[in-house]
Amino acid sequence: MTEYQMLIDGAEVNAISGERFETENPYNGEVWATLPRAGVDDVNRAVEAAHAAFTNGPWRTMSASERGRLLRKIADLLPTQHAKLSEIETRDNGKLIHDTRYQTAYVAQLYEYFAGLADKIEGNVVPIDRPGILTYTQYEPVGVVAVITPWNSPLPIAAGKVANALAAGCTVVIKPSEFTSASILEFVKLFEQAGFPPGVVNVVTGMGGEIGEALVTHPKVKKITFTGGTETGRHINTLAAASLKKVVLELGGKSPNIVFADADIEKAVRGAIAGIFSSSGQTCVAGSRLLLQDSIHDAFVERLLQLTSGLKLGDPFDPDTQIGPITTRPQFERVVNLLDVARKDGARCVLGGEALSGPGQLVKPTIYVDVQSGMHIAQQEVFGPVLSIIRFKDEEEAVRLANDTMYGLASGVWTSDMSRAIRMTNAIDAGCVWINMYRAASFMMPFTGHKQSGLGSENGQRNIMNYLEPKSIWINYGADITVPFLKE
Ligand code: TXE
Repeated sequence: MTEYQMLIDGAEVNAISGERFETENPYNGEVWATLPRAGVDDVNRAVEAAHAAFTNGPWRTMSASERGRLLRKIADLLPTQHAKLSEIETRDNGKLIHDTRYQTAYVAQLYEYFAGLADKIEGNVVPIDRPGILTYTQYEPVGVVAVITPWNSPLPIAAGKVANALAAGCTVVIKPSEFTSASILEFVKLFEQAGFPPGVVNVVTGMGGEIGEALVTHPKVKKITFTGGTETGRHINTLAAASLKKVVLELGGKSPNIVFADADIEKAVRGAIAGIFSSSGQTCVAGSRLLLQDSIHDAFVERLLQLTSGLKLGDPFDPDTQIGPITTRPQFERVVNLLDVARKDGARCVLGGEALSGPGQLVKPTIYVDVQSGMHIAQQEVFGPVLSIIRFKDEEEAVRLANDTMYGLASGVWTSDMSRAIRMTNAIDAGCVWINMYRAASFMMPFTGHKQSGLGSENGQRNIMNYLEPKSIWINYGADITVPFLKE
């Protein structure tokens, strides 16, 4: 049994109360580690440490290049922990081992990218029309950033937020999901090895409702960056509004993957499979609504079934496994319940439709056909390996169906007609459109949710501005001070 500690002010600590909670392997239900169950006092301690590191520590006076060098050290050190971190993530989250190896390597590349941005934060001289006055802007870090992350891809999601905030010169308090906190606690040990000043990076572990709210409402937290469910995101936004905190929210999705009759069908079938069944459907960008044009519908479904009916469910450490477990017990129950709802709503199931009996939180890859856009299964984010197939007759109907959801995170379009592809990129109301591909991501590309899928954006070069505030400087080097109403 591994016993983890939190990181506060450069020290590995337990909760002040001494309380701990357990974390399970979702495949075999084994409790394999315990973690500190932080309370409000621990949150206060972490935020005070982050605030002190921001206001008077060496971090504040460090040059931007030095900050970048420290971030690059994280990228350099990460390979030494690559195998360990990937294994922890697979044990705690249930993601396939080849996925967690890929994601851990991605985190190193991400740190390298943001390291390079640290010394490229520039203000500008503004030529206002007043002789004798020099006017310019400088950009300053906002302060302490609260980083609240979900359980589905713990390391990469936290990395995108933390690396960006640190490159800008902020300090952070991370609150990972209570279901998957272990990899973050292991990962942040690298900050000490790299030589980051104490308090720049802090982690508190515990329950969302208990410590998440204390973090969000803490007066010394200036910005919140959150990934998780839409309901929690809305709640956090309401709490944050009371003290005018800046908020970035990456929320849920119900993304359409649209295949026109003129598409390369073999590629599109593979794109549909990767879109919904990777990580057992537990990705915010999952292509959970497959829109098929009438004339190819039957052949497409037949090929899809050929390739998916033999998918192997099981142990995520086994290299032959293709579908791993659902990460959390509540999520597993939610997925099973939504399968029930789909059945009652009359969705026609052609694959799966149930959990695998026995332990392991495994849900069979599931495909529904003849789904109507108004059905629950076509509107609610399932966050599991469940695909709803909806037919369309022409481009106009495809656009209408694609946008017929409260979400707007991602989308895919498969067509060989480039004019149509461009029309579709303009017509779909989502933060991302993939043409003839699905589910690609890069820290160099902005990631944004439209409608109820989010607020603000992450990743990409310009995103660093989200962690900075402009300051306008006015310097009089020769202008008279005139006071029009003063009679001398
Ligand atoms: O997420 P929550 P849950 C979707 C998915 C899933 C649903 C709920 O559909 O079924 O959201 O998942 C912290 N104040 N996604 O319940 O609750 C919590 O501790 C502050 C989509 O696991 O949103 C965790 O660290 N923080 C998603 C984080 O918020 C609070 C990924 C996310 O938890 C809090 C995961 C509070 N009151 C689920 N309550 C995506 N977009 O990728 C909870 N938290």
